[in-house]
Amino acid sequence: MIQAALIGNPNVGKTEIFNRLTGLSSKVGNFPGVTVEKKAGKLVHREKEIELVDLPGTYSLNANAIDELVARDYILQERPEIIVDIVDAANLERNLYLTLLLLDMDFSLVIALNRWDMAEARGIKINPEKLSELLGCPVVPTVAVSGQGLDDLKDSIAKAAGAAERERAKEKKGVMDYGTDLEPPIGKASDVIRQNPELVKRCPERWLAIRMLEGDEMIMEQTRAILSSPERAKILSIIQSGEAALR
Ligand SMILES: Nc1nc2c(ncn2[C@@H]2O[C@H](COP(=O)(O)OP(=O)(O)O)[C@@H](O)[C@H]2O)c(=O)[nH]1
Ligand SMILES: [Mg+2]
Repeated sequence: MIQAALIGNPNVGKTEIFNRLTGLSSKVGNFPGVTVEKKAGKLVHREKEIELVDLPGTYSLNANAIDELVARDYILQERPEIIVDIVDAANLERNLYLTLLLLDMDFSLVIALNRWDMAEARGIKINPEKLSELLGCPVVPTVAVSGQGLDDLKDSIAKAAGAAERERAKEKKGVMDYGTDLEPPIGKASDVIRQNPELVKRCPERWLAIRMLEGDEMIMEQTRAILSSPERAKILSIIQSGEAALR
């Protein structure tokens, strides 16, 4: 499932939008290690299934407060494919600070100009098309409390999800599938290799795992000094189980 996170300054309408996008599907938990509430739910739209997380309100991606730290850690560590940035249209300038920080990271960004009604009431004129052109991502005016614009927002998120799916498929392509006997040991050996930063620096983990399972003596020799003995023992036992699977 494609992962998306809702981010934005405090009080911009994130939770209101989250509830309307996920309906009754949401679950409440905590972010790991802290008592900051984590709400996750599912958005299904135009045959796309998207896992949506409501992040705590944040003005920046500095770690000034626990909420900011949680939001930042989440997007850096979980790397959701899509970030839905909820911007207060009635406070555009202040809100765009976070947006600009997000633009510097390579997420697929979708912007909701929420509280559009408040902006209109205050005579604030924003051209969403122009803003979208300038920022290079979809910009959708919304009024979370009335539901106005939320279908357009869902369309934009579903479209971004489609692009993310194609991206995932592209990454997978070119990887040879060795079948049900060999893929599990390849996966396990890759896991061991991935834990060793020195090895990861030197070569792609899957490639290395396959060489080792093939019994490439030179590779075993060259990695002797880099692998710890428990790591080496683990890999040898995985190789043996791979051989058993082949017999
Ligand atoms: N007028 C107006 N009020 C809104 C809109 N979206 C949210 N609100 C209100 O703004 C307040 C903050 O909303 P909330 O979803 O809790 O914001 P959060 O802190 O970003 O999660 C609530 O009282 C909402 O009812 C909107 O588009 N227009
Ligand atoms: Mg909230």
